[in-house]
Amino acid sequence: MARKIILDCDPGHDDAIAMLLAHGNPDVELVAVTTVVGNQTLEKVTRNALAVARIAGITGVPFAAGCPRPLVREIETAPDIHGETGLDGPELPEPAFDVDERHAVDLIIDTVMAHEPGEITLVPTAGLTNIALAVRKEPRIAERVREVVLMGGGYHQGNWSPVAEFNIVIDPEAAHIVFNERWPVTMVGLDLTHQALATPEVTGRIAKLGTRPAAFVNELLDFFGATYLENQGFAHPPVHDPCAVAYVIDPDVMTVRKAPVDIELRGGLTLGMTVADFRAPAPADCHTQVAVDLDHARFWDLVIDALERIGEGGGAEATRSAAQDASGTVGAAAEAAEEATSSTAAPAAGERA
Ligand SMILES: [Ca+2]
Repeated sequence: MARKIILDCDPGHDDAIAMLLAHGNPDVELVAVTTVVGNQTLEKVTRNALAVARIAGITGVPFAAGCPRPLVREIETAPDIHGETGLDGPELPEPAFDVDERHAVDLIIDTVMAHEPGEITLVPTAGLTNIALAVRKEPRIAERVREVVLMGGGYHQGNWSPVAEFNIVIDPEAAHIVFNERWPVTMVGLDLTHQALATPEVTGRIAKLGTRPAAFVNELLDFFGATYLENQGFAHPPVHDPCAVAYVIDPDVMTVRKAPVDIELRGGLTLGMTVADFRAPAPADCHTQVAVDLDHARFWDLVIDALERIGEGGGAEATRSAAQDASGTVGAAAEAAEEATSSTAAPAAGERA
């Protein structure tokens, strides 16, 4: 049976690919998508999540917006990596549906409590603000959640500081809450995700699929690759967030090691560091583990297989320009407008909106 997951994200180029992987793979089922401030403002990442849903053809899954700022710290976003929109590069369609009326924290709680214990896996690929607040608001979710598989942290390296990773350091207090709950936590950190490189061989395989969602992924990787080269010195971009989804789908895609992990909240140089204790043996009650080695080929096979299954995703209507959507033309009128555009190579009146 497919594993049910809640994806808590801040799209974000790699979040978008994580969402596509979760949607396209038959062994996981997206039961909710929640957003949180991170790579960009809450408003922007929520809009991006809905746009990705349209491209992927995700329907019938509630999306909810969560926290607009971290628990304690000021907002810190990542425009140098993800651009001003949070998803710079491809042209994004207008969302096909609106967010759920509930706050993301309530959607998470409602979803976990409505399922049997052990049914829901939380997959956070962003700052941990929503998850921390959810478990504070409804502590019973800690024993009902099957496990938390998160992208964040790193036991030997950082990216936002020498030792801290972005998702953790933007809300270290939230991370502290999540890592100190008694639920099983798998930390898919930079040590692992820096192995998930989108090499030219990978983007070549994606291009061969020839679908709109596949082209969208390569447009994301073009932009992401350029910013990662400029800002972090990577020849090929590391595609972090889908690694967490991949672990839920197929634990053999990576090796893991049990180790206590805690979050540094006071260090002058080390704020937000995920401090992993590798002194063996790990205590019997250790509930945290860290991802170590990725099977690169197996990982990208999963992503490409998911894209193949998605096919054209939301279909042609998901790729029409935002301006055309905004004009409100539908059905025959939209077709007529499109025909007029293609025959005259000039924008139809409605498209200038
Ligand atoms: Ca993310």
